[in-house]
Amino acid sequence: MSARSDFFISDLHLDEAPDRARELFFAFLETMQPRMRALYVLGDFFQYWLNDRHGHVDGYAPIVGALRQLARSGVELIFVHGNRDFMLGRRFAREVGARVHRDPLTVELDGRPVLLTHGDLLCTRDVSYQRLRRVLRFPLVRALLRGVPIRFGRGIAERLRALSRKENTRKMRDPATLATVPEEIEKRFKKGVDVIVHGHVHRPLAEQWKIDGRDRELYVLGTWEQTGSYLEHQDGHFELHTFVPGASIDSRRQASESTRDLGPSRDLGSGD
Ligand SMILES: [Mn+2]
Repeated sequence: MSARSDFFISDLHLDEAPDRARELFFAFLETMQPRMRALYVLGDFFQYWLNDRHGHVDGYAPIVGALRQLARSGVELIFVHGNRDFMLGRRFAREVGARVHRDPLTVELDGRPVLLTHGDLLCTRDVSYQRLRRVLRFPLVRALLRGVPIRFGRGIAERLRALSRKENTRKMRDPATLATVPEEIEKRFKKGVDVIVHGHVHRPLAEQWKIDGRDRELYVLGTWEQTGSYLEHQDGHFELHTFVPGASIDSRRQASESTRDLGPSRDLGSGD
């Protein structure tokens, strides 16, 4: 293997119970680790994360262990908060050997400014969600959540999930609330970033934009259900792929072509 790549993933929604997404993620690490320089996780890696004690429950421990091993092998590990795991904190970062950032994060890759964000901040038509988002991130609320023992926390998480299911039903009736707002994306490009990568809306997309006479790139990461979704970066070049365990490089490329054929639609659909 020659040069190493940066990888971007989001929305794995890994749960305490082993499932297909976890299986996919472990296979992904095994396949990609040899040529991985950095792994950027853009939110909702975990289905829910109440506080950093959560990393010690039996169900999550193997995942945290795999992350720690990845970091120890020399891969740079960077997390950006999603709407489900915004309580990932310093203890998790220390225990894993990762960096954890609040959403959004701007990095420079091969001299190009790249905005990394979960994506919920771009769905500004969903006014009630944006309000809830602000409340959940108040320092006092965060401090309270940090103190909750996991066994009580599960009840809280279940209630939040039920609430979110109800919310999603409401949003099905009004899909605009679940889509990113093009003006929000444009605004961020205009601030000087060349590339935006986000997840949350669960529909992979690679799109060229031209803003202020400059070529920009937008990448939307997909969710991990039957297959995985990732973006790979090397030498200033990005490519969006579908991850299929055991597939040859060629068939993986094939998969990415079909992903890209989703086309230039800006209606980014639903997700969470
Ligand atoms: Mn999300």
